[in-house]
Amino acid sequence: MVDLIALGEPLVEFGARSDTGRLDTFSLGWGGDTSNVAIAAARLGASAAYVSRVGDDEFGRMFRDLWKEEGVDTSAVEVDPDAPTGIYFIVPDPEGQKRFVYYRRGSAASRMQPADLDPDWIGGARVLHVSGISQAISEAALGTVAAAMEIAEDRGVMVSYDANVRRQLQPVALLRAIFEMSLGRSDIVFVSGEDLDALYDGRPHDELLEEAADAGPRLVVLKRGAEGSTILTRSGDRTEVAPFEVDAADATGAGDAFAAAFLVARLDGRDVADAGRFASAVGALTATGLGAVAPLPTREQAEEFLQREDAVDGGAAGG
Ligand code: KDG
Repeated sequence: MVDLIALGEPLVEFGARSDTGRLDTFSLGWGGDTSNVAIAAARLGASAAYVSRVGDDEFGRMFRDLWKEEGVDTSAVEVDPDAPTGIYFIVPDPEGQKRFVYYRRGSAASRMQPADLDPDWIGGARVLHVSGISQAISEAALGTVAAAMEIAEDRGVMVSYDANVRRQLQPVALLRAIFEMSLGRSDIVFVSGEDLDALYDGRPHDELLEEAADAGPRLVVLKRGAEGSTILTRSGDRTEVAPFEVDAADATGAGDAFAAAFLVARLDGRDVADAGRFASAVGALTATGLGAVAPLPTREQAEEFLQREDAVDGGAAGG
């Protein structure tokens, strides 16, 4: 029995290092939101598994080695001999924001099929984690996610869903319909301010958050990055989680780390506020290093960070 099964697409990451505007120096990293979640959960001590397809190529082999090193179960990662592993470039744009440029169309993961899923194995997990990216990469992947969610629901496995809206992947009307459909099929929904803006241009986040909570999930978590997070329960209880101030080097993957930590903390039986605080710490620590995977903290590192922060808070309150 595995604690967390994540399903989606891994992407080898090429982060542009040049600040000259010329794309001539890249550092290799690991991406793919759901792969990040599986690795983050494993670093935090949970047993984690990944469901996907990789190509029979160098990048696919590199990922399989990585998951093995990180202790992520790859028994449900198929090797597709006829399609490549996806990759992406992180390119700084002139406003100092980052842009993702994908080479993933027709990738191995986009060819996932519902028949790849083992219902008994998924049914034995404690949580299934999927995302809007897992759904948006292809029709086959959308169907595979739907099948996995159905298996999880039938077998009483908690379903976690991260909206992770990527407008490059599908027309916005389709992404919105997929998001709204997924709300009613998930127990925990993670969504960011950028996701809400991408789907519902200009509508107030608070209003959207309430609508999302009304649509069925037990918890909706609004990830606000360096501004903290807001958690709403189906019954309308609201928890604000304060952010931790850190020297951020690269926020890529920090939201995935946050989601993984929140899930691990909930599996440990922590209440919503405590899970939010733990997730906030893990997200902040992940933003302090480059890439989505290298800076992911272990459980000990996350707990030490929280203890140090408590000591500072306690000192400030006492003084
Ligand atoms: O959350 C980080 C991911 O966005 C990144 O790893 C790439 O999965 C990715 C995607 O499809 O955008």
